[in-house]
Amino acid sequence: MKTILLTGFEPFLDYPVNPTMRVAEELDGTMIGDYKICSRILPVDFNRAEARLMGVIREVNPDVTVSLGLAGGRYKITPERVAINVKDGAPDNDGNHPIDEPINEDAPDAYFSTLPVRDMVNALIEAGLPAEVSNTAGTYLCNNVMFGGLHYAATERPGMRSGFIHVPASHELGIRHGRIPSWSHEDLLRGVRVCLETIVSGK
Ligand code: PCA
Repeated sequence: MKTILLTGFEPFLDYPVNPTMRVAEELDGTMIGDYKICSRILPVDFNRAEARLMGVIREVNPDVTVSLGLAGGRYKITPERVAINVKDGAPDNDGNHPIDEPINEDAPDAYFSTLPVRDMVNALIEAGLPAEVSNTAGTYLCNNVMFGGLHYAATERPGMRSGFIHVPASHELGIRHGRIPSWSHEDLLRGVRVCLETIVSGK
């Protein structure tokens, strides 16, 4: 049996819930084709998120790593094409506040996702869900985790595919936040499933 490591993030900044946490937790232990989903929640912390991801990869030994993050304000599900070697942004949950720093001075400037981003978008649209390829995962924790996963794959685990999918807010978050577009939890869950099914279909 093969394994997909699926990660979500804890709440952060002015988002009191993170829909990726619930999606990841609900898919934990389920099967997509021959692949078992193993879910973990990552901290929104520049000093801990990447190390936690590496630790989980070593523990779970996945064939594929798919990380999910909230992109508050986006209208669509957006598989990310590229991660860049930069960390910058608002203070994280532990108060770390890097400005224009490299994630890893010894690593390349950027990595492309090794997930089938275009096929995932096509499959989402086919399933009636708004989607587009995103060309920036930002410079905050989501980019950091995507970059870390791809660098780890490139240097330590050449067989592991890895990448990142940003999702819009859930209605629960939309109600509590007040000023962002939102989707039903059921549609977010369905969208992530469609992405995972596309990945395991070998596209
Ligand atoms: N989204 C943030 C970090 C955690 C999350 O869910 C981001 O886009 O970087």
